[in-house]
Amino acid sequence: MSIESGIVLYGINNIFTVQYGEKLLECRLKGKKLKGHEKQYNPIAPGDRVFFKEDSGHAGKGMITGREDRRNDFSRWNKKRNSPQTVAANIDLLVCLASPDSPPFRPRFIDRVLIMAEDHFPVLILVNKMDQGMTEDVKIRLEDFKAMGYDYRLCSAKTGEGVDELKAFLKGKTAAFVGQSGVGKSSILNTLEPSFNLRVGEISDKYNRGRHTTNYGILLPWEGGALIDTPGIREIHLCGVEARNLARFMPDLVPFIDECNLPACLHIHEPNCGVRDAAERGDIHPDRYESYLRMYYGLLEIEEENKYG
Ligand SMILES: Nc1nc2c(ncn2[C@@H]2O[C@H](COP(=O)(O)OP(=O)(O)OP(=O)(O)O)[C@@H](O)[C@H]2O)c(=O)[nH]1
Ligand SMILES: [Mg+2]
Ligand SMILES: [Zn+2]
Repeated sequence: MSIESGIVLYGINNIFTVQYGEKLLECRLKGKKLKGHEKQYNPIAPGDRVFFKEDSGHAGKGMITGREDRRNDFSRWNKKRNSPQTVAANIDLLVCLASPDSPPFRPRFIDRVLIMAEDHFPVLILVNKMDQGMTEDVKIRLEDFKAMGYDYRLCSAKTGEGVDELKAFLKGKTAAFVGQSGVGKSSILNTLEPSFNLRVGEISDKYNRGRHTTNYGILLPWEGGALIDTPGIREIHLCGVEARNLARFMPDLVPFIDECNLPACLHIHEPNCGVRDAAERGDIHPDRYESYLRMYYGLLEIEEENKYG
């Protein structure tokens, strides 16, 4: 039987729904592992192109036999499993969705998303729930991101503000939506395309955050491209970046690296560090430098664990 290739829409309990032409097939992955990708938490994610064999006796069922090389992927480190976890594969754009107040705006979360995207694909910072207003502080942080070269847009799934422009911008692209639980990823996707009919959850009054309503990633073909809804992420641990190279992934730090005295400067305690000096002068936002330190130590911890453990 010939081996075909299709696109993975979603996977639940090791059963993947694969689109092949107009057909949808339910494909299993033998032993949950894929040859050559054994070290990954999930070797197959929405957006992957996979080879499969259709079961001869069962129409609509099949077995995944391999994965095409990825153009790119958005992944994060799964601390519990000590392995990288892929959220979406083969994307043109990552939409980092945020809300101004409920849940609170968290620039350090965005910092981490930007690192994982740097050099791979563009990111759009999309602030939803504009009907709830926006503080001056959030505006300033968004302008800071813009000055670093990252675009942002504003919208509201509730009032429809910004949605037509967003539609025009996303048309034809494959865009994955990521963000904390409750920022409105599924809501804004439903507004873009009501037939998606994605499940939406309430914000917890007590914790001012979402309730992790979406529990698996799904690729939704749309307007000649695709939109990918993903489960809310509480915290992003980085992967695929070496701690000692981290500063090179932050465009606002890059210009000052050359001013460091030591060629292998880590921008922490070293004397005559261009990056730290710039942060002290205010040429780098103090919060971005703080973010750098946290991410650096986070990466170092994972590197140490994997060296000895
Ligand atoms: N006021 C207001 N509420 C919104 C808006 N968009 C979404 N919400 C509300 O925010 C809550 C969470 O929305 P979801 O779409 O479930 O959020 P999510 O990001 O998909 O959350 P997870 O699936 O848990 O990651 C729901 O109560 C929505 O009605 C908006 O533009 N304005
Ligand atoms: Mg959701
Ligand atoms: Zn330095």
